Amino acid sequence: MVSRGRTFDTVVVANRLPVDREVDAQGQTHWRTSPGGLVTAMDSVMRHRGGAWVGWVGDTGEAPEPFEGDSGMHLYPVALGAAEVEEFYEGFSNATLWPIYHDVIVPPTFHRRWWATYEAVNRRFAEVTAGVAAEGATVWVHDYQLQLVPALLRDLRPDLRIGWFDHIPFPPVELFGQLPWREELLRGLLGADFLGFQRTTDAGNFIRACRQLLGTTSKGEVIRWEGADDDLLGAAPRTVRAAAVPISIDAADLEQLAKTPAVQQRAAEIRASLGDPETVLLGVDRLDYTKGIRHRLRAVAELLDDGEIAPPQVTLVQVATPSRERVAAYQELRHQIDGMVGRINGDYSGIGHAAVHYLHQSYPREEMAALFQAADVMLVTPLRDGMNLVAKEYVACRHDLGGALVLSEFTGAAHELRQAYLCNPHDIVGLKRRILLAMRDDPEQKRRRMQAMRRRVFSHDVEAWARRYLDALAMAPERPQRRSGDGRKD
Ligand code: GDG
Repeated sequence: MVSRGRTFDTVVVANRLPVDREVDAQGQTHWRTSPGGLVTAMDSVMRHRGGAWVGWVGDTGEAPEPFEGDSGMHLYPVALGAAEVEEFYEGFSNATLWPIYHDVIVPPTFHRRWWATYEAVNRRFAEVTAGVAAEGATVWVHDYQLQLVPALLRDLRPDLRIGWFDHIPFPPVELFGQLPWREELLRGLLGADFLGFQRTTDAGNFIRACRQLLGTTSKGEVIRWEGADDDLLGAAPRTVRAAAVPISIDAADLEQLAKTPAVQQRAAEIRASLGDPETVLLGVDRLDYTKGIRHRLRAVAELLDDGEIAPPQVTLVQVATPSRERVAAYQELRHQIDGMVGRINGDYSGIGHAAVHYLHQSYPREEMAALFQAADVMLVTPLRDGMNLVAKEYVACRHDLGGALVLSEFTGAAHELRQAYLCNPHDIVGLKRRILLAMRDDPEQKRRRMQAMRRRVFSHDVEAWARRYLDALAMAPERPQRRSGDGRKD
């Protein structure tokens, strides 16, 4: 069942590989680094460490043979068929779990078939991983798409040290409890030695869910689970630690990029092509209902209505990277945002000066750095977000101490970037006030805020995060006991 080829001491397991497949006009396959929070973070971490990365290539073609990526990682593709993409990825991951884990901003959909496919795909990830992990290796599993992998992998390979990191929030038990498969998900996670979360609240929510739904006991961050006869790992007691290890970015690398003459020149060009406004407002998000783009547009529309801002002096650039385009809630969101932007521009734009520049596209990193440099006020207004790397990236790019960050309280980042202009995006009046303050505040005050946030982002960068995570995993309480008589299943 498990192939025995080359094996690695460190294995990352994530839904996606850090690359997208592109086939050119000559039929040649190329691999391009794919955008997204997890990839951005892990790519820079693993570049220094080497090892293997197990994940899906992002399309339904046949999985290619393992190959070496740009960053020197060995990539092990997992194949998904069209029905699996629909049921595991678009369905259970993004239409069941994603809304439940983000405060039920849209209603979750429950389908037993999606769950069965989620289980089957998690099993496939566990099997591929079992085949590439060396004896006693460290395996770092990522995110909500793979919550069953820790227990499935533990069953195949009890010698491994297994960690899981939750990039998104972990919901309060009142919401998590809606899931018909809640116990199975918790048991899947309890197969790990260490579970990392973005905030203490997320770790606490997980510990409470285990207590209430599985009857575990806990002391601080350490959960004790007596097991159950019908559990994958049997009724053997085990201990698992769950704690906050907030993710970050490669701040120095991004700052260096932002300082290059090409990026600085591009930032100036962007401002010039916007008509040299006094204030450039910027939003950069995956087009997702969690990101609060509608609330942000509503606040900007009202500020235009109120006569507080007007183009060409003030303009909003909104980059909304295409995301999950086959999921109904995302299609509906796109429709709503298209309509809102159209209405705002119809009412307030003039020839050659738009109120909102709306870009439903994906850009290279250099262009993102230039946009961050060009923006006077960065608007990060999610209704719920595990961390939000964009907020940290903006801060890292502002080596000139310019700019101002408006940041939602409902992001993980708000727990670290306390000197941002914090806002509640549901409170449109309050949000408008925060935007105006961020625009008009005393420049010295703004510089001080930026400086304090930069200290935080540079001292707690992605390398520090990875070290903290891997240390916590290495020191996790104790290895699970295995049922006696079970051999290794490979
Ligand atoms: C999840 C959690 C958590 C976006 N558009 C382009 C582009 N990006 C990059 C950004 C940033 C990343 O993608 C997005 O990360 P976020 O953290 O803002 O959001 P999610 O994708 O929802 O990430 C989130 C994260 O995981 C990590 O744990 O922070 O809470 O939801 O790096 O810059 N990059 C490029 N072109 C684009 O068009 N090059």
